[in-house]
Amino acid sequence: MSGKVPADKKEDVYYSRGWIEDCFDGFMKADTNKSWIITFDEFKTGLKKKNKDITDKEIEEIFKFLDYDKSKGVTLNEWILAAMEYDAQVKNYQNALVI
Ligand SMILES: [Ca+2]
Repeated sequence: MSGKVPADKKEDVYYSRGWIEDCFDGFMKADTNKSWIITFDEFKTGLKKKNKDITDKEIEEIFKFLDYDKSKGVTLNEWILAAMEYDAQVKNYQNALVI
């Protein structure tokens, strides 16, 4: 999982080991009770800890975006898929959870 992206794979998005580890780390930090599902409360607590100015509405919007199947919980799968789709945006959310 390291090295340069081959020329014929240019159109593929490349994720480094570090990116995946950061992604996983953010998930684990948010999932405080280690249930492998981030609840809205866990997500809210994590974000508020880092960003006191964030509004409940903003948190709800981010959570809705992450909770792809609307199960009211964010799985690792959803977390990573969302991160892949909206890399910069979600990475900011995840960085906000790194304490
Ligand atoms: Ca879900």
